[in-house]
Amino acid sequence: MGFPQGFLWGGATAANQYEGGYNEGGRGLAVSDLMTDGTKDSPRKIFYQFPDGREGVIGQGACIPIGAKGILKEGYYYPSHNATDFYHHYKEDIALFAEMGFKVYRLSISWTRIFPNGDDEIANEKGLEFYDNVIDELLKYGIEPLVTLLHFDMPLNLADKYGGWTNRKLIDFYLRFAETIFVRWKNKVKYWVTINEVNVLGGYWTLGLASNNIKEGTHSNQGETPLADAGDKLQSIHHLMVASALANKLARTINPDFKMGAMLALSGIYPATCHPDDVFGAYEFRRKALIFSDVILRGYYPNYAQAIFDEYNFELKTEFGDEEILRQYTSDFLAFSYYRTTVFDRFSPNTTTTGGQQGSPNPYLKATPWGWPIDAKGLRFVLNELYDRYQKPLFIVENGMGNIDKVEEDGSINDDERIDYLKNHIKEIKNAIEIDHVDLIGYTPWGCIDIVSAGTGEMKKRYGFIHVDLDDKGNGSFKRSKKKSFYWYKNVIATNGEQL
Ligand code: P53
Repeated sequence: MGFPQGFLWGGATAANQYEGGYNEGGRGLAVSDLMTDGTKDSPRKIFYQFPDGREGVIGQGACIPIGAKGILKEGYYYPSHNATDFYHHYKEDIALFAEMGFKVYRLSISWTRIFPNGDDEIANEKGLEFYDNVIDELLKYGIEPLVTLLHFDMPLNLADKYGGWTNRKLIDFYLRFAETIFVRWKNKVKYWVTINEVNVLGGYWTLGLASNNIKEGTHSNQGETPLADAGDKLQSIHHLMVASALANKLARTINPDFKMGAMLALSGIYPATCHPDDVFGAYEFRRKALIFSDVILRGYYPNYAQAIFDEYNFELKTEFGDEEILRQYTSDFLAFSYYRTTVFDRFSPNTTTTGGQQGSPNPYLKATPWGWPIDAKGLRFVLNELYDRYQKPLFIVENGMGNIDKVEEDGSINDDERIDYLKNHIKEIKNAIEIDHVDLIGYTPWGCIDIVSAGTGEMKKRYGFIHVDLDDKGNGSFKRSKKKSFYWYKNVIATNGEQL
């Protein structure tokens, strides 16, 4: 049987890590443009300033203090500004994707390229034209665009002027953005993802949050203190989920054939032992992610939501109509990222994160140089878990191995470890389709061309089939070259997953 005919093989990227051209074509700043480089041991930072000139710094998952604004600081390196320069290389890059035989390419739209301040009345035509060109270039090769509206792209002005997603006004700004691009590409794009990884959003970076009442959040692992306020985060995500449902509503009036996706980070979670507190702890922990897909796909807050709210002493503020909106405009499919599995240990419960960024080590698995356990079977487990729960089509829109690549003297890159990782994961996907009969639309490995790491801001953490000559401090020629995995993946696609 194997992979179904028409299975969407491809690759995925996000604007803030790939595009660059941060101040070109009338683009405005996003909070991600304020994030410095970093490493696994020294986290990325964001500088902020109060009106009286006092400055401070936070880590990635944290909030800035109320009254401060994010700033760009002289003397620091900001990897998103050029990233790997898709802005100037899109034709060359898309030609390479086409050469590999991509059927689909997942990209995200930089919100501030279209609405530079987020609250503008009129869209920036130049920004739209850039994506017109990108989409036309994809269609020229028969590559289906899969478009993420919001991938860690928080317009700086919306963060500083409105307090980010805690403010309901953002729903309207987001819908203006959504409507503009739905209408513009209604005959060109069919697959959409409204918001990337709803469950890992937090702090100033992705939600634009400021706080003076700082408590430990559920996703602040990569940041320094002050940590994101869990209540603000849950309230913000409520607004995002209402925005996502309203975007679904809008989408269906613009083109009823649109396929609208929810998207979560769903790397799997295992209990450390068969001790009931580990088993139930892991189960409860998993629901801190699934709560969001439950709302977006089933249309209502599940019974256990109250237990999560109580844990954080949080009371959800809703408006009349929210309940109906969530219920009526659920998403058509569930897109998710899968990189690894994580271990939940009852003795150190707070080291786990719902997206699977860290957690206790797993003695049965090897890990990447960044300590992410490699677990192909875990992907089959998650595919089953999600399909059992929702009975809606799934789409793996991120997967892959962040690794250090060695460029040989003759220029070749023999990324056998990456090939092994992908091969083993695709085998398990095949099992999930063939044996378990999971309905899977497609597979887009992450960073199909090398891009900046979201977690660390490094270039040396690479995922691509295509190498880009650039280092952690932005030195390099941006030259593209094919890795060994490029030829391998090309053959996987050509044989529809039969030859791995
Ligand atoms: P990097 C952490 C955990 C799970 C998913 O991550 C995550 C993150 C962010 O660090 O995000 C997704 O680049 C995300 C991508 C990101 C990718 O995972 O830290 O959607 O933007 O690049 C991989 O290796």
